[in-house]
Amino acid sequence: MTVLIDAEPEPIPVDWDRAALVIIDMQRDFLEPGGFGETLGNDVSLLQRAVKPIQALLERAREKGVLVIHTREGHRPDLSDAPRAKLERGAPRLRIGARGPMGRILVRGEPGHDIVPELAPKDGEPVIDKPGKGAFYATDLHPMLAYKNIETLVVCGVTTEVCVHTTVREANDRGYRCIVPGDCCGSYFPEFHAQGLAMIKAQGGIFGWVSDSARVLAAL
Ligand code: TIU
Repeated sequence: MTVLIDAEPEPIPVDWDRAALVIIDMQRDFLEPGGFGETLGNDVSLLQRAVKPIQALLERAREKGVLVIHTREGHRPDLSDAPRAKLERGAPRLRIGARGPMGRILVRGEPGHDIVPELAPKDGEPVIDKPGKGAFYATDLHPMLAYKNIETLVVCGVTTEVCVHTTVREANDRGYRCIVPGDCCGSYFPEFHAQGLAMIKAQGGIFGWVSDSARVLAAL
C-alpha cells in the first residue's frame, strides 16, 4: 500500500513493500567514546544523538516487515581492498589498519568495526561490508535491492556529509528515491550536517527528500 511521507521539498508517496531502511556505518569506532572518531579529536556525542531516533525507525520497520539493511565501512585485514591513496592519508598512527583504541582502525572483525549494540543487526538482515564511503561501490547492494524490486530507500546513519551523502548520491544515479530523516543522521561538524541535508533537498530534491523520524514513523 502506498502512503505519503511528509518531507521536503514535497511529500513523497512510498510503497513500503518496495522500500528499504538503509542504516549507514553506525559503528563503534565512529560513535563510542574511546573509539577512532574520538581519537581524531571529534565530539562523538554529535553522532550519538542519531542512535535513539534510528532505533525507533528500526523497531517499527522490523514490526512492519520492511527490509532493513545495515552497512559497515571497513577493509580486509590484509588491506588488499584499500587503495593506496586511502591508506596513505592521515598521521601514520591513525591510518587505516593501524592499532586504534578498539582494535585495528577500519578493519573487519575488529571490535571498533562492529555496529553499536543498540542497533545490532538481527538474523536475516543483510549487512553490507563496504570498502568505500558509498554503499554501492564494490558491494552487492544494487543487485540485492533489484532482486527485491526496491525503489525507495530511507537512508540514515553517519556521517551525514560523508557516507550518508555518498550513498544517497550513488543511489539517486541508480534510480532509487532516497528519503533522509535528518535526526537519524549525524556529523562531527554541525554545519556540514545542516548543509548536507540542505543539499539533498535543494533544487526540487536534486538528490532526494529530507524528512525526520517522527514523520517517517507516522507513515510506517
Ligand atoms: N561512515 C563515514 O562517514 N565514514 C567516515 O570516514 N566519515 C567521516 O566523517 N570521517
